[in-house]
Amino acid sequence: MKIETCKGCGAPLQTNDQNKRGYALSLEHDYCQSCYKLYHYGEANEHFHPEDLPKLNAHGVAVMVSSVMAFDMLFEYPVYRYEPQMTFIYVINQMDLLPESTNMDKLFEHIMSKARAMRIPFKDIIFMTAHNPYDIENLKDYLMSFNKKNIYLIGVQNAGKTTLFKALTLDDKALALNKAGLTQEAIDANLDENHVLWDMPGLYQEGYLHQFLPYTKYKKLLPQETMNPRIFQLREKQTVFIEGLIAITALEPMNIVIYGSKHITYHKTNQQKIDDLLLKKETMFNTYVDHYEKKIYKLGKGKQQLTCADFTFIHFTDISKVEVTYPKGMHMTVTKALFE
Ligand SMILES: Nc1nc2c(ncn2[C@@H]2O[C@H](COP(=O)(O)OP(=O)(O)OP(=O)(O)O)[C@@H](O)[C@H]2O)c(=O)[nH]1
Ligand SMILES: [Mg+2]
Repeated sequence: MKIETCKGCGAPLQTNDQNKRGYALSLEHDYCQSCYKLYHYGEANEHFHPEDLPKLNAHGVAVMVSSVMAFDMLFEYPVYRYEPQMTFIYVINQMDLLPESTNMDKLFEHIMSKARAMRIPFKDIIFMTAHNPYDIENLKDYLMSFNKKNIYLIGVQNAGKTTLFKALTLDDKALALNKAGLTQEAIDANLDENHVLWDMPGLYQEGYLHQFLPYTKYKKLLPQETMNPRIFQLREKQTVFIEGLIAITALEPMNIVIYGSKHITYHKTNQQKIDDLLLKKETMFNTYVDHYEKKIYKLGKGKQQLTCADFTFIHFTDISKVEVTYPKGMHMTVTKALFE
């Protein structure tokens, strides 16, 4: 007997236990109850993180999907080590989030040198926007040119795997929303008579916004369209508060540029007010983080980028010393700026 699965998260449908995955009032429904609520009312349950990737066919193609917001984590999941026979393609998605002025040649060179340094066995690296039909057509032709049946979309949560799956297979029931961990079980569909495309559950990334905030809050803060740059000139001990979540304090005068969603609110203040503002964060900013940590970053020569989880990129132009206060455990990295 064929097991019916939810067309949103992929979990097998069941009518017995409301507290378990895949619960629906009827096995005839397209979605389980939690995907139905998410889709129609934007309400999300606490999410569950699949621990392991479902088994892959070693003769398949692994399409490693990454968002531009996770550039710092590109190549970090070494699927190639335990499936060395597979063909690896890297798709860098959500390119539309970067400013139009981004120098693509420089970006490509940066990524290629990282791939070489890490000895990544890749066949191709593709920059694209899943919402762009032209990019989808090209990707589809390219994937169908492989003489391998199984093609897997793999990557961290919210990278855009289901968005690609929907567009490539013309499946309008699959759910692609910025709720992290939406796809729970592998979902497959034919690309053509010789190829099967697999949308895999996202790999869990520690320290991203979904770990600190409820879905109703973080969905507004994740960038959806080209990120707005906000320029701040800071005097010594001046602070910019980003949405009551991250405080950047200049330890010497500096200019910084913050890239993120247009829904982010900024608040300029002074270093000595940070602790007081964190106590009032719920009334002032409507955020609910309990514990914060502080770190001093000394940024070197050339334009440097502080990546704050999947939330913002902060660019520093000069050699700078800053104190950053952020939710305890948030993923923060410093790299060379990815664009000018
Ligand atoms: N701006 C932009 N947003 C995108 C693009 N691709 C996907 N998104 C958005 O990113 C969010 C996550 O997309 P999904 O396709 O659900 O991500 P996923 O990788 O399947 O996530 P999980 O199922 O949680 O692993 C959605 O809000 C999409 O609309 C893109 O190319 N550009
Ligand atoms: Mg998905």
